[in-house]
Amino acid sequence: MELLLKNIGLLATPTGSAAKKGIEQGEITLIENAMVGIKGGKIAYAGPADESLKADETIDCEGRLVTPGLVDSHTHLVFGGWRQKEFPLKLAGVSYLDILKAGGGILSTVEHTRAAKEEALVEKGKIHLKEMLGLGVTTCEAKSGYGLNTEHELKQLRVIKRLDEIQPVDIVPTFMGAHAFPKEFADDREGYIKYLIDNMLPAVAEQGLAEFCDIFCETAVFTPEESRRILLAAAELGLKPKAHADEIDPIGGAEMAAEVSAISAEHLIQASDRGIGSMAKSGVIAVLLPATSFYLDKPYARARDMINAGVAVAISTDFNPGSTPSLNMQFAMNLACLKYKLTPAEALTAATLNGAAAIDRAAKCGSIEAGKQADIVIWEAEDLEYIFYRYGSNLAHMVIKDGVPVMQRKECPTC
Ligand code: IZC
Ligand code: ZN
Repeated sequence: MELLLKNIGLLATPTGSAAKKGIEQGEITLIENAMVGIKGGKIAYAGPADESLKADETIDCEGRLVTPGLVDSHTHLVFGGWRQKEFPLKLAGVSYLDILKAGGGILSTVEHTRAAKEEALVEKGKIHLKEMLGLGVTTCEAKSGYGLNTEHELKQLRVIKRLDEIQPVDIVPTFMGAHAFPKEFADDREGYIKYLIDNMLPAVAEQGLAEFCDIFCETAVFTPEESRRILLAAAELGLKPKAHADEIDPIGGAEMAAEVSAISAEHLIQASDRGIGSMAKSGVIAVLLPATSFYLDKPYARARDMINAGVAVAISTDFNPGSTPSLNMQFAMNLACLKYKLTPAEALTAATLNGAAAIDRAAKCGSIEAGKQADIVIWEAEDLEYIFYRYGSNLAHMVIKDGVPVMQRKECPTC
């Protein structure tokens, strides 16, 4: 073995290679006084302390909590500029969709992203990923959707690919040309949808730059019918469907996601009973984004009803410059317990294995089990409850990615 983590006070991990639903979401493995052995970047042993295990290097965890690396399964990671100029409008009560309708919001980020040089977007993304990694995130998803034409959507996706290559966090790419109607097509919705299907999608698929296709199915953005059409066209080209669904208004987004067999539907603040039922039937994972509810001052999604209905729940940040200018997965995890009333065990599964399943990576990461990537967080904590109960501080003590310690708290006297 190359590396052995010993003296683990508590190893807490979901198990398996598929999303956990219903009561299984809360059934995690807890091992006191554990060890984790790593070989070739993968986990070779995870279980009770075994003094016969030998390794080239050892890390003494000094009784700390160890969990899988966090999986942030929904981010708008690559964007130009920020939107702080709209903050006073938001504080004065102007809604997210009204800011968008007036040409701001997503459209303001589109202007900044189109104007940005590819290399500048890479540099900015790198800074964000470093912060995410330090907070315990070892895999994330990243969406395009701030180009809204072929040239700039491809640019954004190339930036995502490059970022995946040059730093430790694994990034899963999603094409989201259907994020808004660009100003060139403000009066021609059908024209943009045709352009997206006939021009953008084939270019993205041909260049192999995205694994998923996402859409903003929402009032004044894409209707469920338009969403279905675009996602089915994407699926024909090999891009797996995802959907921002029922975030602000209950327009049947969850039902649409189930109909097109989307791997996941996101937000779901206003999802109806029928929508939740059809997601359960089709096995659509609910990616819930509590920090967005917090920032938009909206209700929280009905996570408990979803779990009771047999829908697997994942949680994620939704990091973006408008509705969630925060990349802090630990804060999303706090909110998942405080606002959704998930148990710490359910929330851990939501932030690891179920997040991995929502981006089709559950066979590779999301749990600490032999054969999976050695993506691990050693926490400044003795038990699982602690990391959900504390908030506002970074509680990651050390982050290990593919078997390599990549982040360590500098101020920690024992490091
Ligand atoms: O830039 O506002 N909800 N898309 C849908 C977003 C939030 C990102 C943004
Ligand atoms: Zn989003």
